[in-house]
Amino acid sequence: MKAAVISKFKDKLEIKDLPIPEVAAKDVLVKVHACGVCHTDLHACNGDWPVKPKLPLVPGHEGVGEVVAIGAEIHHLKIGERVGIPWLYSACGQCDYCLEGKETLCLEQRNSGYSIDGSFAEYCLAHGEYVVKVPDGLSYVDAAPLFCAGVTSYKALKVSGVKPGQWMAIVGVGGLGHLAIQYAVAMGMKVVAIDTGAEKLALAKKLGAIHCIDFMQDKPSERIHELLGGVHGVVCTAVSKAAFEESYRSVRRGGTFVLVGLPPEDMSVPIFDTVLNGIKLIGSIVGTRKDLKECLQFAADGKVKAIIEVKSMNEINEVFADMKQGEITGRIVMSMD
Ligand code: 8ID
Ligand code: ZN
Repeated sequence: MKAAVISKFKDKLEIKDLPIPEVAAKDVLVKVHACGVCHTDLHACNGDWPVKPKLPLVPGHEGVGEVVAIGAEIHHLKIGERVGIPWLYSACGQCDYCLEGKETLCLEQRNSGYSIDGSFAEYCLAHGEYVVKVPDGLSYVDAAPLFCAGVTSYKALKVSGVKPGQWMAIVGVGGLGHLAIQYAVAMGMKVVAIDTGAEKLALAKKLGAIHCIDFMQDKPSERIHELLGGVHGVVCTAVSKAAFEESYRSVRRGGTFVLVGLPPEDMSVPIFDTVLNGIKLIGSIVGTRKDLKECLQFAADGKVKAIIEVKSMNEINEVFADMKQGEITGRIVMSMD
């Protein structure tokens, strides 16, 4: 099978011919039809984070396709069923986190396209208990970005506790951010969006943001305090320490800052202001199978739709180069068909 492989951090990916993986008892084999390209894939290929991925690696954790083989212990799926393979490849199912329905915090978790080969390939192995079905009526290409960008955005908004009618700032209108705007609007929040460039800000407006701020022209936190007296919540998806610092300063008293983006640098948090202003800081990592099911339903109901450009696997190095420059509007989805 054809797959995009990274062998050394910061090198280019190579398209290789790999053997189709063997199915063990709890696995399913998925013939991948589409896979979104997440900024996390670029972090993985650069070795940006303290926990490193396996090498060589087939990245990709927004793969969707059809089940073509099923392990002996998986009984709830059929051949031909349409499923997606999320970042959470598997968890132990037995620890306190798993038992509380917080499987994305499981210490035994494995991650598709990071600790296990992912979906930048014609076929991908998945754990039968952790794939999630794609609702009828949602195409493979439209469904793919929801398996990470969609569910991560949706979950971050859920944990923010921001209520309908309150202000939510979405910082970074990239793959995650352009979906976060749509989920926030669908959840009844009023949105202010922050990124740079006419194209991304026009998209944010079209997707329902009431105010759009160009961070190269204005200081977002000052503008947000002028306009709104601060926001009730902010979800920062930007890959930049400066964006996190600005996000922190944008929150009104008693508000919530949800940290989602994963720039390699750290930020420092002022203790005095956090205490006196009663600020809540929440880290949010992808979403559970239940979150995924909910987030896919928004799309199946026509309330959310990723803005997508379709490319082929052969173009992955150019896609990464554009992503590094912040030149992608919406999400790139690789079609394997
Ligand atoms: O579970 C999680 N927490 C999770 C899941 C998926 C992805 C976290 N992530 C992380 C990725 O690893 C990455 O670090 O979220 C980050 C964003 O992923 P993405 O949406 O896939 O990246 P993108 O499409 O490149 O969008 C990033 C946007 O940030 C903007 C860029 O212009 C781009 O549109 N941005 C930057 I860079 N600096 C900014 C700033 N100072 C900014 N926007 C506003 N202010
Ligand atoms: Zn991702």
